[in-house]
Amino acid sequence: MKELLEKLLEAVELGKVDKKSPYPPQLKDQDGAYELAKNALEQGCKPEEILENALIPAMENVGNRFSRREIYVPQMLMSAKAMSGAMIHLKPFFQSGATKRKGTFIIGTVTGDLHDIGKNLVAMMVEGGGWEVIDLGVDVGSDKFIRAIEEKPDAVIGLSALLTTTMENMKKIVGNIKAKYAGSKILVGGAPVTQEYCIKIGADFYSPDPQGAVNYLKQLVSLK
Ligand code: B1M
Repeated sequence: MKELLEKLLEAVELGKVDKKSPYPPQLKDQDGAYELAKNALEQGCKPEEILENALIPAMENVGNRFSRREIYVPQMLMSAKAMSGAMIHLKPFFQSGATKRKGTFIIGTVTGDLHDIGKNLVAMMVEGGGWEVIDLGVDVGSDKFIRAIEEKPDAVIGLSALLTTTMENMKKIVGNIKAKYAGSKILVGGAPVTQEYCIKIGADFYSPDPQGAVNYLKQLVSLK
């Protein structure tokens, strides 16, 4: 089983989605994350073991390599796609409640902003970190965030903004969420956002990249 999970970890890290996927060339015609996760379950491995011992460490390696600029957006997207291939088999266990997630993360790109590539990467990496992710999409205002928090009051919130004009809307959204849910934790990110801006608008954490977001969530779980 250890060998199978190591192969799955490698498949996700290198972005091998399934057997027919031509990428990466060195794994041509070999099983991808889709087949390896299915095999692991069929051989009796628990979904949480697959997540903890293969998918999460693989996505953590990917996130760290991306932060160190050793790999780029396309490689990260392939890894996220491979992880999704494995998750096809694991999701039913999480959805039925048979296997627990670490928590819920609600993410959206703020009002007026339609950029979603970075936000999607953060969502995929957080999901790879073992969290349930509720992705509200783009152009998301306070009301939509608050409605989602009402359904999941313990969720951590993530706001993304790519425009210097729309990052101003982050301030309003953080203020409105905190006015209703003072104890909520809000993480902000996106190209124009900085640590100083995060402090100025009263958000709880700033991350320049997806792995920083994953690490912050991990830290919150360890404090519980
Ligand atoms: Co837009 N755009 N765009 N655009 N666009 C930028 C952002 C811009 C810098 C281009 C430029 O002028 N050089 C500029 C902003 C200038 C500014 O505000 N200072 C700009 C502009 C002006 C515009 C329009 C206004 C153009 C126009 O219509 N006149 C318009 C606005 C539309 C709107 O939102 N209302 C617009 C439209 C578009 C497209 C629709 C064409 C398209 C978006 C497609 C899509 O997202 N589905 C687009 C694109 C692709 C870009 C660029 C080229 C690429 C953005 C991107 O996806 N980067 C961008 C220029 C550039 O960056 N070179 C540009 C890759 C992505 C992985 O990075 O999103 O930064 P990023 O995410 C990173 C981190 O920031 C972080 O993690 C990610 C991975 O490291 N991160 C988080 C992001 N969110 C996070 C959240 C977190 C934590 C980390 O926690 C919650």
